[in-house]
Amino acid sequence: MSNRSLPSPARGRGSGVKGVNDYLNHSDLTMQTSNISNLCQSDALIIVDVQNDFLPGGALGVSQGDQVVPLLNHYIQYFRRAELPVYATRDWHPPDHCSFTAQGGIWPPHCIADSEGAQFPPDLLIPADSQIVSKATTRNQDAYSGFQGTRLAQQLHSAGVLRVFVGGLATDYCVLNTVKDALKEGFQVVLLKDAIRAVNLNPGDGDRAIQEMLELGATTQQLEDLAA
Ligand code: VGL
Ligand code: ZN
Repeated sequence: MSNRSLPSPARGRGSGVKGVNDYLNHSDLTMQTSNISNLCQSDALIIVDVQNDFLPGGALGVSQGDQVVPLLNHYIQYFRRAELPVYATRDWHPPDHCSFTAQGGIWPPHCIADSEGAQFPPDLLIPADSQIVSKATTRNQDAYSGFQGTRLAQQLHSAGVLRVFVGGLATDYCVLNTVKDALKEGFQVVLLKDAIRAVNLNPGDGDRAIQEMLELGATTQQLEDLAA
């Protein structure tokens, strides 16, 4: 591949180590991280819809959805240490959104803009300089893909990104559609297989979604591959 490997330890401007105030949600940053072994200059991390309403107890809680948070925190640390960009998409609906049952849609009300349910969970350590991508922000438009109706593709292209690492919620909806659009846009896609969880409205939806992403050209990694 044409991506240039970073020397190890990853170099960067300044120390590359972020202080606690550089994060939107400051919890303690005591997690251990080892050096990045296989990230490239043209890589970016995309965190898909890790929002309170998609976590257990939320309006549209994904079973075990909270389990992606500590894993994504590790991935975030790797990308920050390499000074690589982090993008976080979020569902950001009006109160009368077309996807809600009251409007004839299939979902309970969820991720209403500015509500508590639409916030990122406090323990997800999204860097303050991340690009936040809001989607499905108008009544009559739904968007499972972070690319749909947003500037995400232009942002990634103009940042020189060639390969995206994707994790978050939910495997069979927003992760699937974000990955499909990323591939269509010409990005290489690495699916973070340990940092995704599925809704599984129909049993097996999540596994079928993973299969579909692989068939379309995505590859998968998990934390232990990155932390080599
Ligand atoms: C999603 C259902 C409805 C998702 C968003 O983020 O996967 N799922 N809206
Ligand atoms: Zn939604």
